[in-house]
Amino acid sequence: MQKLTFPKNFVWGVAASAYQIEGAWNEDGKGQSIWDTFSHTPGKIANGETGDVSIDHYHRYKDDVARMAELGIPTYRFSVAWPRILPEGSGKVNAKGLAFYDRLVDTLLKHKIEPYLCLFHWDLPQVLQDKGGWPERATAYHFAEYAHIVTARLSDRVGVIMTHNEPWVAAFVGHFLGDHAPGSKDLGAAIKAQHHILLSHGLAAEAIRAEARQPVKIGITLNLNPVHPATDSKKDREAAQRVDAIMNRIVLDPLLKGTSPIEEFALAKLLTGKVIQPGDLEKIRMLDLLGVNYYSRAVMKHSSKIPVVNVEQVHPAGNEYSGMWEIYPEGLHELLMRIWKDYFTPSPFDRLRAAPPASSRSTPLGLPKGKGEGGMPEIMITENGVPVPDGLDFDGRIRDERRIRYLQNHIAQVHRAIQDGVPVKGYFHWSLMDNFEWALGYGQRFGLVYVDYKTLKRTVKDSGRWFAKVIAENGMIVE
Ligand code: GCO
Repeated sequence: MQKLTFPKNFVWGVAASAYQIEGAWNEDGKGQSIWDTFSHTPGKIANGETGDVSIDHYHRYKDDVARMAELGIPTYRFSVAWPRILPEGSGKVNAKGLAFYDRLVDTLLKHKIEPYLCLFHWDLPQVLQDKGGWPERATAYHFAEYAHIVTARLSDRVGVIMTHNEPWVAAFVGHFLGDHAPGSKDLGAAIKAQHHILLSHGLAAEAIRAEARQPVKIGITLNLNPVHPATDSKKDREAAQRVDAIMNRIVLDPLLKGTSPIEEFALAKLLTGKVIQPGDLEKIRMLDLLGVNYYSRAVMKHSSKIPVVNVEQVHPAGNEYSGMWEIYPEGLHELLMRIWKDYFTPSPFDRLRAAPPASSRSTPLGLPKGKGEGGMPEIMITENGVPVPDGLDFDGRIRDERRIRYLQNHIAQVHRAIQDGVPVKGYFHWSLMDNFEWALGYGQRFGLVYVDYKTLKRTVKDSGRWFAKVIAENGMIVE
């Protein structure tokens, strides 16, 4: 038996997002989002489900926050629905939309829960989609306008503003794989969307800095995976490298190095022309808090299954799987060590190389600049969780031992990474409550709190009480 204790002031929290929990899809002046459009399109979402009502957090937020407080959860990462604030995507502000987030933040603070606000969790205003969406550069500037409005209203009480959640998913799952809104299958559009979303992060950072009514930590959350070749063959190793470039490096390099693998792909230039314009990469490289969303690893082989990229994900037999992915806890340690080594640790070459002009967004050694240790961005796990089928037992309890085991094993890997020198500052569980899992509808449950989708009754699961104990003790006992 061993007690794993986390550093003092380690941030424990839970995460959720507007479209997945709020409902009230067309209430109080909210405009339509691309996810309203997508979920209303037959065949896009399992069982024809939508986020129209979801778990009705828009009306039940007071109880949901009170339940968080009962569990002793000190931090809540939520997202703001852009179309609630700007129903047309820009221009006229919807006062009732802003008022909802005012109330939510005040309720969190009343319960001594710190708000971590995320500006964009995929629900782009449909009006902007109709004007080209993220493949259109102008959308990045509308995002900065939106960031300015939210910062002006809430930054007196909100000290952490994340610009985006998983820009890679919004860009590639939404515009190349087509499984998410807006549902296109166009690699050029996906690459343009990826760059413009990152550019919008930089533009929004400037807007937040200019408008913030207190010192605000500016962050972004990225879905990142260790990528392993299916075999040791040259073709599979090259396939894994391609996926690492187009899934991990395509977001990490611009944010932390000021470069982009897009410039390495001749094809990208062919497909997108000069999508990266002079000064863009300098604007993007602005970060105080790197949020890492980890769920599993990716095992890839060379294949023509996904055209152009010529890769295919494989699922090794004999391992443990959840409802959506392989369960691979050691991948979280591997990922954190890689990020620290490749992006936060000056290589001998960096030290030898004459220090580049220390731009306003980097440290003398050209390392990323932020408000964390050594003037670099802080690192937190901003999402980690597992979809397992939960149900009420005869006595009304939800004995979700698999989720508790998943949490134990992954939190232990965070502790291991900290012991190995990576200053991870926080861990957020995905998610507080069962909710709408995008194209999979309500079929995958991630919550620490069970939701009966007929009655919307909430019931704390065993994992919720287990996580509450980890928070209270700032650590856990492991075998
Ligand atoms: C994501 C999103 C969440 C998902 C969760 C489970 O990471 O994909 O941030 O909205 O629901 O990760 O897939």
